[in-house]
Amino acid sequence: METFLSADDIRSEFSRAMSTMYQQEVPQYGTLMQLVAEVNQQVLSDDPALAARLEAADELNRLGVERHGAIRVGRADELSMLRQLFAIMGMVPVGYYDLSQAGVPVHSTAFRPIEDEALRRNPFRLFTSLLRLELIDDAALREKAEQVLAARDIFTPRCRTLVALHQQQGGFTAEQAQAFVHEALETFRWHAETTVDSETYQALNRQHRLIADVVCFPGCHINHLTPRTLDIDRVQALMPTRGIDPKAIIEGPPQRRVPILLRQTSFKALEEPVRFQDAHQGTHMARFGEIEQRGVALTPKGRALYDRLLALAGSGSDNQQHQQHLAEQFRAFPDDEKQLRQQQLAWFDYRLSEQGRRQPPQPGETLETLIEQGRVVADPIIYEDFLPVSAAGIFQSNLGDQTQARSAGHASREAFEKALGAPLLDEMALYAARQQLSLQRCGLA
Ligand code: OOG
Ligand code: NI
Repeated sequence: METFLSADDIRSEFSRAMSTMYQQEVPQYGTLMQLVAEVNQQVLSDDPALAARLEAADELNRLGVERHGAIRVGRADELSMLRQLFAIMGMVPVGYYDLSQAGVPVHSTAFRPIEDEALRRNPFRLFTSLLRLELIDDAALREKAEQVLAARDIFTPRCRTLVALHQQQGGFTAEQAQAFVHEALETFRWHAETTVDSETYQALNRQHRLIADVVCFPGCHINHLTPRTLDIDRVQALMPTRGIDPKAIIEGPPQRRVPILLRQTSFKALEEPVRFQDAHQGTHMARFGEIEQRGVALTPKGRALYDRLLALAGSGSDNQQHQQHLAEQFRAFPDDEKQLRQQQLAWFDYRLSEQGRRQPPQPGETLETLIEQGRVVADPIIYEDFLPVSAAGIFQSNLGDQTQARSAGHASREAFEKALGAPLLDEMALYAARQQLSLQRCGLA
């Protein structure tokens, strides 16, 4: 019997293929990738200790691979089919993000790997949003949108066949995996040919640009990819020197000694030519490029503090000023690993050092003592998820800053899970379980 490829291998192949396709489709994204690679190289040569750490963690050779991308769909069955497609690549839905509070008529999850080893191999995630058509207040237009969506199939017939085959066999041979990646890619390809006439497009676009973006195309084009930068502030500052127009501010926490959660920024969506069914020409804005820098995952207590300080800092339109406001507010957030640990603000992965293995923890010895004695080492657990306020900022800056407030309506996790056809995993539970397991391995729990 032929052996099956691992889900990690298929995911790596898929993200690589997606990157190649997107760089061809959006050359400016290739320019951003180039800039990110240059800045990463600079940071590594300025900071040999960091280079050595990344090398030891086997991170150097994967530094250039994308960390995430994003897509948007319009129908429940599209979302549930995506769930089955991503499962083949070891990506499962984690977390629930309601963006309607921020004026974006979608709710979302992230399909991502959850095992340590899988995350190390390739952490590629897809931030996936489901349009909330019920937020179109004009009934006739809402019906029109439903009709247009009902008429499309964003998956190729062969893609559907292959997903079914995988479900039967429990895996793919190398050849099948290759065919699968090839077919799956079609779902995320850009189409300049819309599925509607110009009038319908304009009407939907007036409701919300995002509604037009989801409804008027035959597929759910990938709308950005996101590599990892080692210095987000520098890339943000350098973008204009490469002819790239960045969004106004870097989202998320300020720069810190111990990075927390996720910082991200992007360039503004490009205005691209499209054709309508009535032969009219027009333009559409949806696609952009993003960069990210991740830090330690926060506990519910740490996250509550983060959310409070972020709200206090407000949001500006000048990045330097905004970063300064953030820095001032975040003085209230401890910035060393020991305090983050002792105050239970962040999650850590504990392991025995060599000394700890020779002299294992005894009953009654406290974790802090063991760490001080160098018998236990605490490594920050990296945040693998997204941030709703940041996501809203990324969405908005790519929609031409049209901030229509939308009532939260009845956005609910339950409705999303029903559409998805499966429960969403709780990210906090995943981090907590990982920390707990590491303590158990040390004989400490
Ligand atoms: C998704 C925006 C959110 C992020 O990194 O927070 C996002 C979208 O524009 O579809 O990608
Ligand atoms: Ni993103």
